[in-house]
Amino acid sequence: MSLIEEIREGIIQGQANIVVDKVRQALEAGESAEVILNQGLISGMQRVGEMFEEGTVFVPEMLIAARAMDKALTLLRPHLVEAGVQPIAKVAIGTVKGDLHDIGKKLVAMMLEGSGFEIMDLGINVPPEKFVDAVRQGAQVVALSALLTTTMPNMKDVVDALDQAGLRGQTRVIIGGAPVNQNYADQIGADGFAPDASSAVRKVRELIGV
Ligand code: B1M
Repeated sequence: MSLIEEIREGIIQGQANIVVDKVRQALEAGESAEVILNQGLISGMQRVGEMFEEGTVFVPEMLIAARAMDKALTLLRPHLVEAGVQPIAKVAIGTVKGDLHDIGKKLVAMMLEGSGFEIMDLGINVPPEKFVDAVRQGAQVVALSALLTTTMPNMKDVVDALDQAGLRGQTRVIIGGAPVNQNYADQIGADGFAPDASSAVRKVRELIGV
């Protein structure tokens, strides 16, 4: 197995230390950061997403793989910047106001980052104005997470705030989280809904046409 294949397999198995070690070895051997990212890390993460959809891995495995990816990206990030690898687009992601649930949002952010997007993670309990600011700073996609039936209406406040700021036309809004669905996305005027992290990546790609 080549080092790149070992990195891909390490992501699938969620072996953070092994992945980091193999990424370091690949860099030392002169492999390009872009090849390590695309053929190793992203390819592995895409496979994890497929396995999740097939029902052969579950949320804990996905989180472990996402953590391995996160650690490897920390090591790889300066090399990617140096190599001038351009992100596909900037995504501002956050859990909406009043909601402190972090794990699903983080997972979506990691999957998006692992797929080549630049992430502005605004955190949890994020008021609408912060999303508006993020769009002013260049975010092309706003990704909203809510886990509570009591906080899902706050997603509409973000859509409305973007509208009022005159920014709705230049951004795409995607929503997700256990209590929301496509109907709700349509109802509040969001551009899309995704039920899980891997379909969120597919949906964002679809929304911006890449
Ligand atoms: Co809370 N909680 N919680 N909680 N909590 C739920 C959501 C709940 C369903 C539990 C229950 O009653 N069965 C319930 C909500 C009921 C409802 O509204 N219908 C609930 C409640 C009531 C509460 C409190 C009100 C409890 C209280 O204090 N009385 C309180 C609210 C605090 C607040 O937010 N203001 C609260 C607090 C907490 C903790 C802080 C203790 C903790 C969060 C810790 C943290 O995040 N750091 C917590 C937890 C852990 C949960 C459960 C058990 C697990 C959530 C989780 O992380 N799941 C949850 C019950 C459950 O889901 N089984 C529950 C794993 C995660 C990977 O999945 O977040 O669904 P999830 O994300 C998925 C998808 O939804 C989707 O992709 C992810 C990956 O597949 N997704 C997106 C999410 N965001 C997306 C965005 C996208 C696309 C897809 O595009 C932008």
